[in-house]
Amino acid sequence: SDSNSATASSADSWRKVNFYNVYKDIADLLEDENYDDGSYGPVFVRLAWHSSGTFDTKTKTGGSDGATIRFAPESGHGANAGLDAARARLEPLKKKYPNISYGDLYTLAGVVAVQELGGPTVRWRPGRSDYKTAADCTPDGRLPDAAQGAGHVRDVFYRMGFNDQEIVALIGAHALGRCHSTRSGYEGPWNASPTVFTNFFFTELLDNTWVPKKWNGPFQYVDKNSGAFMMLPADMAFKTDPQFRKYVDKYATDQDAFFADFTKAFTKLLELGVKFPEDAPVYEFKTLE
Ligand code: ZEM
Repeated sequence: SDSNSATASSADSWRKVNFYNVYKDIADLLEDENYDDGSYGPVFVRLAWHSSGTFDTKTKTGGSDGATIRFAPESGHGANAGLDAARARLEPLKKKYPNISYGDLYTLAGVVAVQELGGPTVRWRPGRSDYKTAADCTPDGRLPDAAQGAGHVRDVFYRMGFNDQEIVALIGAHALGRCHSTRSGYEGPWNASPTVFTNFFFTELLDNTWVPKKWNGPFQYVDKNSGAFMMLPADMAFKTDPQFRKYVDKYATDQDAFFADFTKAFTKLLELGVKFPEDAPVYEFKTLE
């Protein structure tokens, strides 16, 4: 892809970047009335997550540092279908700020999206660099398979180093965006406000009766009342698994608790496997007006 041709940033070139300006420029890229529900925010969050969620605690491979998601074969892994749209949207900023690394750019885009769509402030550090190549791509299958249940979800997130509470907090990001039949094969948004960061993933999961969708596509659920909203089989595990359900109940009734736990878990996700310089500053960006 194009992304490979831009100047690679070296280990400490991030020191030359004004990240307040990058934050503002990413925020300016969010809105587009012709894209999906009017915002690139959700797909930026997904890009940040898929850049990071390949991390393996045992081998210390994967994660956002080095941004192998931009290289084939990882860019072409089934789980990453559609993320080329997010990377292409951000590419002009790599040209404008050649000293930002792709790993910093993709993770910061997720931070900006969460904040600007109404979510919590997310602590974020720069310092990832572009030192990896296509040879460092992670094997296919490290990201969760939506068709599976609680056991698989735990295997995948425990491999990254998360516990049950953190896993439930993270899945709350499914308040944002939608499934695309052209990408994952699944179809529809999880709720009526897919461009606002809320605790609605949890409230919708509990408040609706979910029935199998009648169609030729992959097995998924729709809400019985309107048929407008969806749940993946993996999402449904958060309702049926008692250990997950405990936290779903909590976050559905306590949005502040969800925001507080989400932001911690999201920062942890974006930092998996990254060796930050000791003096890398921690940013807490102010959400724009
Ligand atoms: Zn998602 N996710 N995800 N996720 N995700 C999709 C979309 C989005 C799973 C999954 O299979 C899918 C987390 C965890 C898990 C977002 C954020 C986060 C889609 C639809 C699928 C199939 C893709 C498409 O068709 O475009 C599974 C099985 C997960 C764990 C069990 C975590 C953790 C996330 C962030 C913290 C977001 C924001 C979207 C919406 C993307 C968009 O383009 O609208």
